[in-house]
Amino acid sequence: MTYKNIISEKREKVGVITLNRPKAMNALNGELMAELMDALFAFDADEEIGAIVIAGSERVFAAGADISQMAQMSAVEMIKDSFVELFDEISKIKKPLIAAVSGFALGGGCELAMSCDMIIASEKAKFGQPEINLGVIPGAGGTQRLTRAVGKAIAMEMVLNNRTLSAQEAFDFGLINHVYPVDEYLDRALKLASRIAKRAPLALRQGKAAVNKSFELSLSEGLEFERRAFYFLFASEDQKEGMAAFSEKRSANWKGE
Ligand code: CO8
Repeated sequence: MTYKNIISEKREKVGVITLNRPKAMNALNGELMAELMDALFAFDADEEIGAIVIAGSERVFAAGADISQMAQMSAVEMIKDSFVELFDEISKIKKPLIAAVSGFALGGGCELAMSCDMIIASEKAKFGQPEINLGVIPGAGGTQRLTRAVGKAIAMEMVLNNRTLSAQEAFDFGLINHVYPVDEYLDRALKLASRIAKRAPLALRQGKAAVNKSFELSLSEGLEFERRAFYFLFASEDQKEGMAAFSEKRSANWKGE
């Protein structure tokens, strides 16, 4: 399918979605969000795809929600318009999701990156929640996912005083996985996705779900969830294949069954 605001392509087992609204710094308007969700769910349902990368350009990942679209909206219109809630849909994606971030990841752009499972950044990446400058606060995870990732002290500075994190700071505070030079970061993100995409599909799915549950459940509930997910995998052919391949000193041939 052809989109207006994103480019969606397959690179072997990796689905790559590139935000492509350069004139508006990849601002996330309703149309772009709808296209993004369509492409994400198409890759999630595609058996040839094992992992998904969301990227922007070297200059900007995304500069947030589209301010011109929101500026005159009333509270009721915001409630009725589902584009902010579309962010919650991202957590329904079952395959590993990697954000490749360079340049600005601000407001909804930072929230989009944080909705992914891993973030690979270029040295030029800048992460921030500048909504305070607009008289509002983050509305798609910027007070919740950010605080869980970097802790209260840094999150408060970012949300209340528009502190922007450099890529190195974001790495030091545990927000992102790796920092690479600008001419390498995308390739590195694609290689990481490609390696992950070749792994056992059911185990990937259970591992992602279990890590995400740790944000929502008590420790005992989380351990129970993990144990059940672990036991469940013993019903899969891939568990038998993986353990046989280890004993026979060969590579496993995953079926996703
Ligand atoms: N929305 C709409 N247009 C934007 C946005 C945006 N968020 N950001 C940049 N643009 C537009 C500019 O208006 C400009 O358009 P034009 O050329 O027609 O004047 C063009 O992109 C280029 O921008 P700049 O000239 O400003 O470029 P600079 O390099 O000087 O600055 C910045 C780049 C620093 C990124 C700057 O553009 C900026 O500060 N942008 C706004 C960042 C911001 O405040 N983001 C938060 C938005 S609110 C939000 O995200 C709330 C999230 C709620 C939930 C998410 C739901 C999707």
